[in-house]
Amino acid sequence: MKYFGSTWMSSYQRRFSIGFAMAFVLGMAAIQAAAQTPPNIVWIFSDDHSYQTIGAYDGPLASLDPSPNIDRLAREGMRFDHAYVGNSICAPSRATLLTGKHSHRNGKYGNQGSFDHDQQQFQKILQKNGYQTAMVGKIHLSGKMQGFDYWEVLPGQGKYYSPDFVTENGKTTYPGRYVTDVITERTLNWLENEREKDKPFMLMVHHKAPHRNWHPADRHMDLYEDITIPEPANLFDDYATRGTAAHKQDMTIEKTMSMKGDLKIGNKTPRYKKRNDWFAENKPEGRELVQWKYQTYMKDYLRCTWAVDESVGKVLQALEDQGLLENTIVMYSSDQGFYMGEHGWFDKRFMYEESFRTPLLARWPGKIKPGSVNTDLVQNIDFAETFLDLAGASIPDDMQGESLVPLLKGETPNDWRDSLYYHYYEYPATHSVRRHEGVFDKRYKLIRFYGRDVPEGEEWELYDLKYDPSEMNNVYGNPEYSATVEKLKNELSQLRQLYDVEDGKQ
Ligand code: SGN
Ligand code: CA
Repeated sequence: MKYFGSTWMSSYQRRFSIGFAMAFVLGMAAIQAAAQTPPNIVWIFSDDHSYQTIGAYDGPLASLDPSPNIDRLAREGMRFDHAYVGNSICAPSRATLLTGKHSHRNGKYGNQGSFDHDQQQFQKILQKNGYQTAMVGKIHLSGKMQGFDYWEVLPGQGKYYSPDFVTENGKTTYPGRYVTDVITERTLNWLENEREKDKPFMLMVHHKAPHRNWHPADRHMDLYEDITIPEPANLFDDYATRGTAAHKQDMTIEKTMSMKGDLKIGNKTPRYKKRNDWFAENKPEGRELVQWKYQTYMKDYLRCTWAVDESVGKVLQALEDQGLLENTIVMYSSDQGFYMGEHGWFDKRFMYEESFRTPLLARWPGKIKPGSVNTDLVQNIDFAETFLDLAGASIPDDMQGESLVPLLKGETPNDWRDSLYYHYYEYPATHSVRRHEGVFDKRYKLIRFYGRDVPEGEEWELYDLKYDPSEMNNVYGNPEYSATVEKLKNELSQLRQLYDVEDGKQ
């Protein structure tokens, strides 16, 4: 039987059939084109958001249900359980995000000092590959951004209330507004009004929250009010087995966290009245005061992350409303982890797990299996290459990471890395964390503290995370681990070669 042009068809039937066939062919072509169109990338990045306070990570705080929208990314996408940074501090982490290089290769070692914007950055390459690029929020790299068609960023750390934003054309202030809300609003405005609808895009949404000193939006002040947040078992760590760095840091809840700036005692705004009244009446002391500080810190922090979570929900909703949810990969991460009272601390910087590790979640319909969990060692040097790979752009040889795209598709290469390099430089500086570098292979972590204010210029620590996941027991010097120490020292020197770490630099 002939289908087209046969004598038995009426001309109407013929036209209908041809029309149907054409529609079918065009429809298929549209589906194929959609499949081939490089995905949009929405990168949501917060400041100091710990994996411990993301419900999807299922830690001791998950029962508080602190992040329902962020959790959706894990439920419908992939959760990375071994995502780490190379230098656990803000500006260097962001420099690594943009360059795909460790600090010693992109020149940004600490928060102080300038960032060379003229250097290669992934977003410049994305632009050359037909992407529209946008960045809204905190970047913490002074000077004009390059490679973004649109950028609107906080100067320096930015402010929680009445924030200023800097653009190519100068400064705008948002009086009376809450920073997380403004970042969300500007993001949605870009999606709706500034986006070139015929181009794939890279949209970076960078929150200031939950950075110190944890100022929530007024509407969230009563959240968690009547709840007791579970304490970490090592809130009263005495650092018994550790070296100088852990003993001499300045980041404890007990001594460093300030009553006024951090805990808002004496703050006269109505927002903190209930807290101040309670404190004046009860005056906790000693161990009870530390516990009160912990509770208060955690509640303010979680109130800040709640607004970030709301923002993630709004961005997902806007993508859906604009028909973009299918061909967009949405990723969520933070510039590093953060101590939620573990070891008695807040802040970051150390290579111990809570600050070395960072959350990483990704939702990419049709490509990532919903609810999947990846346990490979990944690091923030990988992000730039991942973005380029997603866009189908070629990856420059001097970037130091690996694309995560195969991992997202559940196809980890057999030769995927089995150890990570870490190096923290910012000393002397606030919180007094000595310089250190180290290697981690998923089970063991070897750390070398060195330089100024480290006795004899060098101190080593070793942790066996299989038996000591909270890193309470430094086993460096224990003869049972001497072969491990030797192996890891060798691994460390190989990583130094691989990443071209210059001796004596900085
Ligand atoms: C400020 C904070 C520190 C924090 C650094 C770096 N003090 O100095 O606690 O470690 O920023 O943070 S504050 O009282 O001014 O908040 S980072 O995220 O930018 O690296
Ligand atoms: Ca930070």
